[in-house]
Amino acid sequence: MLEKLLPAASTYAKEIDWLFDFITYLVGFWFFLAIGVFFYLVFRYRRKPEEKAQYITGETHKQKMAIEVPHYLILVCDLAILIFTFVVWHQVKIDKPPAEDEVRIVAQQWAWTFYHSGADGLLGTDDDIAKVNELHVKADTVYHYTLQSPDVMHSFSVPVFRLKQDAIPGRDITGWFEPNLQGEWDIQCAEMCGVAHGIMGARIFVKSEEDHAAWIAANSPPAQSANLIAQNTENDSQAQEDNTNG
Ligand SMILES: [Cu+2]
Repeated sequence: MLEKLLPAASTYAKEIDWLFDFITYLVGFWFFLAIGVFFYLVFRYRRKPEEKAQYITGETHKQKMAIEVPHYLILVCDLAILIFTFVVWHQVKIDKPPAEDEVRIVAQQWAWTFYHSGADGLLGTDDDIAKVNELHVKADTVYHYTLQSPDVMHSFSVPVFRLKQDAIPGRDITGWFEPNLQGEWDIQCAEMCGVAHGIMGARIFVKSEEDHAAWIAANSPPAQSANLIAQNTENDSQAQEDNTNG
């Protein structure tokens, strides 16, 4: 149902959609039934001049059953929702498949910074690629993310992934996603975070392996600068050594 309105672009999107449909139909059934019975009774037993209204105390067995039977049926539905919710929650939030790539996400008033792992597939190395409001990922790859905020609470929301995760200052929040539909999609902050919260949007680009590799090659910091850094460090340690020796 949800997929007709919004494409599903991650591996766990279909489970979330299934849960959403299940709850909608279950709650919808009881909603329309209750409304139907309500209006039926309103018209069926409307005021008539020849009939006097009765005062019902709800104490007879029959009257009690009319309350208890639907009550227990709804409790059973609640239990079913809880069980299925837990199963999906476990798949999405607890059971993390091993990472094939990683990304660090920093949410702040009022922009996103995405640290891509670069050509080596590892974060915290020389070839990391930082981009503001642009997240570039490869389709059919398991990503582990670390979500951080230096200021206030934000929420990393990718509607096509059915992913929403709060960012809390002082905490590294980890999670995962596996994109499985190529395209360019919305990212939005889903936690009121100040006056420009509404424009704290970004884009996610889900690409094929070749396109993603080409993007990394085009955006990697030049190898020259990396070499220069290495050289400088070498010179520094050389100078330090000379100083100690001298
Ligand atoms: Cu925000």
